[in-house]
Amino acid sequence: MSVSQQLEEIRKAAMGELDGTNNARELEAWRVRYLGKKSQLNEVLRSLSRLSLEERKAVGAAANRLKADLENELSQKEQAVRQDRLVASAGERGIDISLPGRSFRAGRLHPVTQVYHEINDIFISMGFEVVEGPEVEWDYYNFEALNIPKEHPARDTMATLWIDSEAESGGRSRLLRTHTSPMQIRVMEKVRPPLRIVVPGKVYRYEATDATHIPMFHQLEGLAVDEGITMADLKGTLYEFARRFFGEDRKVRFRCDYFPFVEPGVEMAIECAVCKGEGCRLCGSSGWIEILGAGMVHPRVLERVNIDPEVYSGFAFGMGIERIPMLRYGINDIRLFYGSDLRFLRQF
Ligand code: FA5
Repeated sequence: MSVSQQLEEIRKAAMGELDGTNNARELEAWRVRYLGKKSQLNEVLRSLSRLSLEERKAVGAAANRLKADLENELSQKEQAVRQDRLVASAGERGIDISLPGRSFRAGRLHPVTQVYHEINDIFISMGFEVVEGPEVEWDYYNFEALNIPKEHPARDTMATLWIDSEAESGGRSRLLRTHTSPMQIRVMEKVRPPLRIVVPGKVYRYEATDATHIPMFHQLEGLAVDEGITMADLKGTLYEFARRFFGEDRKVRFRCDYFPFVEPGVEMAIECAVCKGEGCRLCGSSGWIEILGAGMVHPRVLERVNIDPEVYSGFAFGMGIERIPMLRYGINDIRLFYGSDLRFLRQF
């Protein structure tokens, strides 16, 4: 029998036998028999040196082709056996592996957190530093140092959740901060101008809820103090924020407002996203939604932290964070953010 015939015989026998193998043990035996060191094929390969150059080329190529084919067939058969084994074992356990799998739900950040990060990034890019402060605050920082002494009517505009009663605390009451403005004082006590900070965080008010009010919400405080800061810097900064967040076309309105810790004080409102200024339930028919209070830091506030108001001036603003995504996406009720309705939350 010529070597080529011998190779053909090996191929036929190997393929025939491979068809009959059904498990890993039989496959291993097959591999040893047809591809192992003592296999016929290996013998042919070893005997190539005894052939003439011409024969060696032809027979060598055919033997290598056969070896590659057998290896290929073996690996396919191994896969098929593994698959059959899987199906059989799933069947034994009553699992139907032809059913489509359950899709994996990836978690994501809450829409308010997403916006919180985005707003921080805008102010960071304008040179502001992000700092955070305590949610349980002293009366002194929340009111007193901000020019809101006891009995001041401005205290009524922020219904407060107190932790200590007046009598218990001996005049040093703690409360849940009603705004992020106390951080103006905490920062200015420690850092000398020039300074530019934003303070995001939770604030609390003892208030009835409606479409734009909830008792726990987020604010972002901004404060810049330096020589020569004017109202133009405040407006420029806030316009730039509104342009970047809401786009060029959104209308922005500034109006006079009163906060005891700024002079003069303003409020900034954005054209309502739901009615585009026409007037609706969300904006109370006005076409505008107020997003922040702001103004020039009151000289008395600067004096209290030993910053000379004759040399330095500053601006401050306090923004309600939840109202910002409401205005961007046209969300008509602030309570949706905290209702834990996944159909709502998954949209962001
Ligand atoms: C203040 O809290 C001032 N600290 C803002 C400030 C800072 C003025 C620095 C001057 C200088 P006001 O109470 O208006 O102000 O609240 C600021 C923003 O918080 C409002 O414009 C509004 O967007 C949001 N806000 C107020 N109350 C609620 C509430 N109950 N639910 C959701 N957002 C609210």
